[in-house]
Amino acid sequence: MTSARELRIAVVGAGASGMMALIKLREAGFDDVTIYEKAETLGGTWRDNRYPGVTCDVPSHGYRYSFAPNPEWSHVCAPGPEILDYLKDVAAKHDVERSVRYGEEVVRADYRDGKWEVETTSGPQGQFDAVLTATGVLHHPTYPDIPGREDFEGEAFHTSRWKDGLELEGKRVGVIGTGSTATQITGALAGKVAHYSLFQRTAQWIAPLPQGPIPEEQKALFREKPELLQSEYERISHENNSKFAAAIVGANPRAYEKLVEVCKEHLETKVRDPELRAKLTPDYAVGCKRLILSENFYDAIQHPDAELVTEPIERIEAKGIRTKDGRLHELDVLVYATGFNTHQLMRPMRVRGQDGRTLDEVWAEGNRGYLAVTVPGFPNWFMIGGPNSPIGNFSWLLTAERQFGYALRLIEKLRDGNLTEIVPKKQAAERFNEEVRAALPGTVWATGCKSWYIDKHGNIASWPFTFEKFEADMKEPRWDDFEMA
Ligand code: N01
Repeated sequence: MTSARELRIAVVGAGASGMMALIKLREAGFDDVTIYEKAETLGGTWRDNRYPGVTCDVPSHGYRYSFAPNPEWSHVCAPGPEILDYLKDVAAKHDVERSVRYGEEVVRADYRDGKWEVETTSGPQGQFDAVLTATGVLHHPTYPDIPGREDFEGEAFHTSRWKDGLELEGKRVGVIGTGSTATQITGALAGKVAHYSLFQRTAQWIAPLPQGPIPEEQKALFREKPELLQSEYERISHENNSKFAAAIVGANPRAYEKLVEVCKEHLETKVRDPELRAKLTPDYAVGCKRLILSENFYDAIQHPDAELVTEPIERIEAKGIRTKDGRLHELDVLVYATGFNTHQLMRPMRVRGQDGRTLDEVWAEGNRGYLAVTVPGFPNWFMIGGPNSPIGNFSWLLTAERQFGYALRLIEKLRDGNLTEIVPKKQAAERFNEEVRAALPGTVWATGCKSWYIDKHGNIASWPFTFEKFEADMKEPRWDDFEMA
């Protein structure tokens, strides 16, 4: 009998998923693991998104690592900086940073005979037995294709590139976009700056979500009785997974009807002016775009110093934004809350697989893999948040832990079985993608709207099944679906 071999593993990205992967790989006995991180600090999305009002938009007690319950969350939806502190705290407890190489963007990975040759911006890093990407989904900023962007004389930036220390009091601030990010910024800034203009191209459905502080007695109780904290986690997860997530994929019509009712009622009770209400009423199904959760947006946009601009934008000029009706909206600060290219995933990294083809070539018509974690032709390559990963379905940390758990079983097989490579069969991926194609028309994402779930080919990038199916699929690989050598 041969003994298990040592594996050298590269993890790409030191965000919430990459950190978790490192911690759990070490726990499983893998000591030679390096995280390559292009930035200078950890935290991924919570490091990059520092705009006013940034908070988690799922209740915080449902957003935590399973191995690091947190009784200290200050609010029902914790502010971004607090989540970043939580990640830093977990990283410190697990001595994560000794394995992170900061300022190293992975630019190339080539597969040859059971090894990945990895190169970063500072040069070749040698050979690895496995690569695990944890590059996130929402991190390539999209800027609007509006003429005159370079003419603007004030400060202008994307929400994920917020200018730290910028004083906004007394300024006229304009925000383009009405997604979750712009909604949170509106709640934080409307009424606090000299004038606030929100440029809306498409109205959004918004469900109310209480965001208030968690009382000290509650925290003390959670501290004393971890089982209460756990049952709060389970309650939130159950609400989300069996109601919201099931509703949007067509598996719980009653919960969907309720969701529609809640959103409509929220709009009707909060916005009494029929003209404004009409402007804020979407013309597509609830949940088709990623549902927004906010308890303060409607109040904020009705502040006397706030304005919802629905006239289309003509161009950006030196002094502000000119709308098609000829009006110039004068601004000191212009914020692009225009979202992300969510289909780029780990690229522009160039990844060349088994038969010499690159991921760019294989994904030319859209990203496709097997169960969102592996891709045929790319052995020993594992993804957290790969094609058709649940995005916006379940808590991201829960999704990431489950996908990692699945990848770990494959990595352990490589080690314990003394294998050189493990790769999903083409037929298995085809079967999965066929199931995805068959399920998508039953989801609300396919009911006719433009959203970041849909790529330029019209493919919908999310997981169109229930949480139960996700749990079952991630529990244990179907070994017959893999080629092993
Ligand atoms: O981006 P978005 P986001 N002219 O893509 C508009 C997560 N998130 O950063 O709908 C005018 O949703 C565009 O308009 P339209 C969450 O999953 C999580 O807000 O295309 N407008 C849209 O209104 C979320 O879904 C948290 O017509 C233009 C907006 O820009 C995801 O991130 C917090 C335009 C983009 O909205 C992305 O949210 C915040 C143009 N040329 C975000 N181009 C949490 O708390 C684009 N738009 C976890």
